[in-house]
Amino acid sequence: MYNRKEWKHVFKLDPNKEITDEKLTTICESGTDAIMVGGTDDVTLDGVLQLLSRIRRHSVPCILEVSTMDAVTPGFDLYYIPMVLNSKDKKWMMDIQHQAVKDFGDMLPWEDVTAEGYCIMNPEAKAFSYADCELSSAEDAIAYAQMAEHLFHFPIFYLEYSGTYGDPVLVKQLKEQLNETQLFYGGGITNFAQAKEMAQYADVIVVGNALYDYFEQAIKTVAAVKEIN
Ligand code: 1GP
Repeated sequence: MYNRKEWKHVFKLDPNKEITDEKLTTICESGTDAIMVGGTDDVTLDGVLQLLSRIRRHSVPCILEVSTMDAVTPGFDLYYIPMVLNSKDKKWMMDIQHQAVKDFGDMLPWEDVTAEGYCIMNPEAKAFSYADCELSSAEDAIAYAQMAEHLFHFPIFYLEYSGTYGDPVLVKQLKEQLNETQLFYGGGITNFAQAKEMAQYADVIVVGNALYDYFEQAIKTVAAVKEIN
C-alpha cells in the first residue's frame, strides 16, 4: 500500500481552517506522499470528520496527528501521537498518552499508531506555549534527537518550527544523528527553494500554513523535493 520510510513530503491540513474543494483536490493529487490532519486550536471531531471524508475521495494516504482525544475517529490510515520532548510538563510527554491508552488501549489499531518525538523550536508557535515548552538550543535539540533514536527508538523525530523557517544547519546536524528514526522537519516552508533546502537534510518535510497563505507556491514544494531525490 505505502511505505512510510520512503516518504519525502507531507502536507498538513488544519481541520479548523477553510479550504475549497478545488484546492483540496490539487493538494491530494499533487504527488505529496501523505496528508496529515492536525492542528492546535479548536480541533473538533466534526471538523476532523468533514476533512477526512473530503480527503478520502482521493487515494493519498491520510494521517491523523492526534492533539485531542475528543477528535479521534476511525478511518485514517495512520495515527501519529506527538510526544513533546522539550515540554517542561511531563503531561505532554507521557500523561495524556497514558490516559488515552488507559481509556482506549484495547481498541487501538496498534499497527497504525506511530510515536513522534517532537522538539518545538519556535517560541512564537501556538504549540510551544500550549505544550508548555522550554526553549531548546541546537545542543539540546541534538541530544533530544539522540534520545529519540537510541533511548526511545521513536519511529519519527519531528523538528517543529511551525510558523517560522528554521535553521537548515541544525536540520543537517540532526540528520547526522539519525539512522533508524526518521527526521521530519516542519515550519515556515513557503516556496520551492526553502523546500529544497530543508529536504536535502530532513527525511520528510511538512508544509502546512503555506497552503492557506501562498497556495500556488506551496504546491511547488512537492516538485522541489522530487528534484533532489
Ligand atoms: C506545523 O510543522 C508543520 O505543525 C508545518 O509548519 O505550518 O509553518 O508550514 P508550517
